[in-house]
Amino acid sequence: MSTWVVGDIHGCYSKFKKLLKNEEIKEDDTIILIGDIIDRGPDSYKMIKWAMKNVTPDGRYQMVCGNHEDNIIRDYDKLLQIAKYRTDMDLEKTDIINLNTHYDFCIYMYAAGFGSVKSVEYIVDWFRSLPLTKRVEVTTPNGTKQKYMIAHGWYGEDMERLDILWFRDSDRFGNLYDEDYEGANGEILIHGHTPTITINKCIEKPVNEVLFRERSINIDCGCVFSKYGGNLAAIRLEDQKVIYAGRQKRIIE
Ligand SMILES: [Mn+2]
Repeated sequence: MSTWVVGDIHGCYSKFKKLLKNEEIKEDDTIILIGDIIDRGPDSYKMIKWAMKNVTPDGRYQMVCGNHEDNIIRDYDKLLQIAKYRTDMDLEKTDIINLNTHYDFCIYMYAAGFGSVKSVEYIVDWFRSLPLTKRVEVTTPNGTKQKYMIAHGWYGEDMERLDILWFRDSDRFGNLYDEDYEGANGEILIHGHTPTITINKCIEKPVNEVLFRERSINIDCGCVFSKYGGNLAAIRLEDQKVIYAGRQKRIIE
């Protein structure tokens, strides 16, 4: 029994399904999604349906919250606040576009037949139920124990929810920050959020590869940015073996 962590999917449902078919993933393995299953890609709603059916807190499929799921929660709550003070506003009759989300969630949900703000409430509530982090301990091939922290953006003991979801490992030019993860007992951080296609360019690695540092591993290989060579990756925590959804082109820009 192994544990895999999958990078940012962003509505790339078919790539995700392809990844799951990889022969390295065994039937009794656990698969944890790093968050950001929605927005940007073509199949946000398919990903939501899949996740709501398959993801449970401790089952074969698990997930931590991403900043994109959190965006929807906050956009929804903003509208709830407004509705409280506007007696003429009935969320069952309010067009979904009024959620005014940062990306394309409303558009795809509308296309899938969701007309009102209220109609997506059960999805928002499911997003709310997602944990922010997960801690996992595995046994490595040589028999030693290894602890991992799994969080969408980054993790620190004193970091707030929004920082854990949004903090990046690099600046906007793709230059890695000097500070690495500082978890106790040799714990390694597995995170996504910042596509490695932007960072690897600066450190002259194939742009679409998982980025290994001593104490942290960035598994967001930017699968929704396939135009730039992005790919969907998963890492097996026991031996840190990485698999990809598509053929991995050796790209150095
Ligand atoms: Mn993302």
